Amino acid sequence: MGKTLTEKIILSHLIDGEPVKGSEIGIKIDRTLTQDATGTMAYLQFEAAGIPRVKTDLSVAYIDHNTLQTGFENADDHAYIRSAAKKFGLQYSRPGSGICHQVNLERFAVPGATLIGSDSHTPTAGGIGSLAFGAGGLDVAVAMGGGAYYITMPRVVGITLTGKLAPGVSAKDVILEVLRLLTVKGGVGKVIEYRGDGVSALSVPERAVITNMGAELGATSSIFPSDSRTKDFLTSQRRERDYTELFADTDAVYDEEYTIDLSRLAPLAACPHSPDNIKPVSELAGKKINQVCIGSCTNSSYRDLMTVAAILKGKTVAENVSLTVSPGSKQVLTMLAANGALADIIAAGARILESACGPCIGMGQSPETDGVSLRTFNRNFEGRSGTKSAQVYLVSPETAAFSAVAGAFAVPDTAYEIPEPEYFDINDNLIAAPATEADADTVEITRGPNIKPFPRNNALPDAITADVILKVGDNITTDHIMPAGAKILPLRSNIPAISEHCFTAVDPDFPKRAKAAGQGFIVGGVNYGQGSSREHAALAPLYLGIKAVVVVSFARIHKQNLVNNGILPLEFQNAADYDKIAQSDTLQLDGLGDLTSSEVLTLKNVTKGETYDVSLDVSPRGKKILKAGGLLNYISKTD
Ligand code: MIC
Ligand code: SF4
Repeated sequence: MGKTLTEKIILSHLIDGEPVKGSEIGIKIDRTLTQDATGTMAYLQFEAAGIPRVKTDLSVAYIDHNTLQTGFENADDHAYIRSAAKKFGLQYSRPGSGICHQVNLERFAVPGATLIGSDSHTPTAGGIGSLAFGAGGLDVAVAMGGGAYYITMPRVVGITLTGKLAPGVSAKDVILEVLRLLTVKGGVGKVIEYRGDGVSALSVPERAVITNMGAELGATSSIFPSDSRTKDFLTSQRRERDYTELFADTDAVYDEEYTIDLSRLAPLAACPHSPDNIKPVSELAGKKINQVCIGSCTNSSYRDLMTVAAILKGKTVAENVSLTVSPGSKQVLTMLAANGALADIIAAGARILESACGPCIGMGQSPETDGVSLRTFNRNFEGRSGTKSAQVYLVSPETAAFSAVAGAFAVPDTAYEIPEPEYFDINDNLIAAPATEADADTVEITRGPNIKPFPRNNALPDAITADVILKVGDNITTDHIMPAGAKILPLRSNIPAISEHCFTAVDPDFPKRAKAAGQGFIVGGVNYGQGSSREHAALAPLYLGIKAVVVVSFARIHKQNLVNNGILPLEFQNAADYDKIAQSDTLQLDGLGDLTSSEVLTLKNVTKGETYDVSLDVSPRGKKILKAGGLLNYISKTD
């Protein structure tokens, strides 16, 4: 039987477990990346694991999230990460170099390699044929130390692309169509593999738009084959030596299959407040808008911004609209500056931001009250923009630019041929090399006063009796659990301080209540923890005394982060039991000492006198981690 591309890469990296769908496997990780908002924690954890030097083929530390330095905190994090990278053997992508996923695609990513990154959009590299995963900082720390990365052997979804996109329609519309088809939980436990004749109509940066937003499907990863277009891209980045051809076998068997005829797609928008709330832009046409933000790791490539420049050339942004443009990398910005496209964008009235995440993570540019904001980004969760009442729509660069000029939603219908450059402008001067192994001892780690130790859990007790500190509904995002934005992100290295903001978007009193209770449970609905890989969504609840999270279902990365930090992730066997528990009910779990053999636990509701079956759907290794009180305790025990 033929193999999918995903299976081929997994099999060539398998170091633990049997490749049977649904069971846990450990794979060798060739490369890692971190960004600054999760990086400090990852390097603190790496330090705590006591490993002197990274053991991967390549590890890169990027600075791209916390670049709005309103106090010393973010700059201190940068200094810490810079010194850790130097000492431990990582490349350091300095602020100004660009957004991690864009720079990785341009300068580092290779077909067939495995990559994990402490950022949920790491699968962007699937656009070039890497098998890449978003992960918590601890998993990245372990992989940097040469340890395996553990995932559930995924199911593979084959999406066959046929035809060619119509004028005004672009890669963003393809992934919005996939989101419409599969929803924000449709990718859980799956890798989305693209194939078919339509693939060759898409360049690597266009493919990367699609793999980037596989994160919004909850997918484990997304991947394209590596073909002549991949070779062209690598050659134009002067990296032809990194090319290998990679395809699924023609008789590969997929667990689910879909076909999308690219020629039938129209411009789409993800409406507030979920990336799968899809409507055709034509249905929104004429609706007044207040803000347009172009950029992010989804849509800030040379191709995207050249298209935007072509649309804006000679026009003026509507008076009621504030337009921001953040180029994805120094490479993109330099090329736009050199060929005059940047001047066209500026002349039209765009506000140029640095090459960083910026407004995507609420680092400035929050919309006005009730503002309608069109963004080329990947997430439109309520409040993520920094304005709770804002209505954020996710659109393509074409729709964004057309609408910015019109002052209202407008359907792009013109084709702009943007030739791929024969050679990109290559200048890696903002990628700093590490110290040699011989010199590493002389490098001092710089630790500013905001960098506090992270909390460590204790071994799991035999029983837990505690109150439900918070009950929440379906699709709770990590932005609900641990909000980001310009005010809170500077506290990423200070868990006691950031914990004061945990869940405050949902319930401002949560941190106070949790601390007063000393220990507690959280109860939630479907797809709990969707969105980012931020470990802080587990570390802050841990610090506040949360012992177990009982939900209808979890998003993959967050569930792993809970396990890694020794918090029990439990799922109702009968979803209807969710309704029977009220906030502040007292719950009790017994028999935790016998965790290795138990799949299903009995959760007692002491207040109501009821019991519910809850499953602990984690691998035997996951159970050992939980018993030890987290991954770091587990590793130090097994060492
Ligand atoms: C995001 O897009 O939500 C982030 C900010 O990039 C996160 C990482 C973080 O919270 O630092 C992600 O996607 O994992
Ligand atoms: Fe940065 Fe936004 Fe991409 Fe996250 S989704 S890495 S915040 S640009």
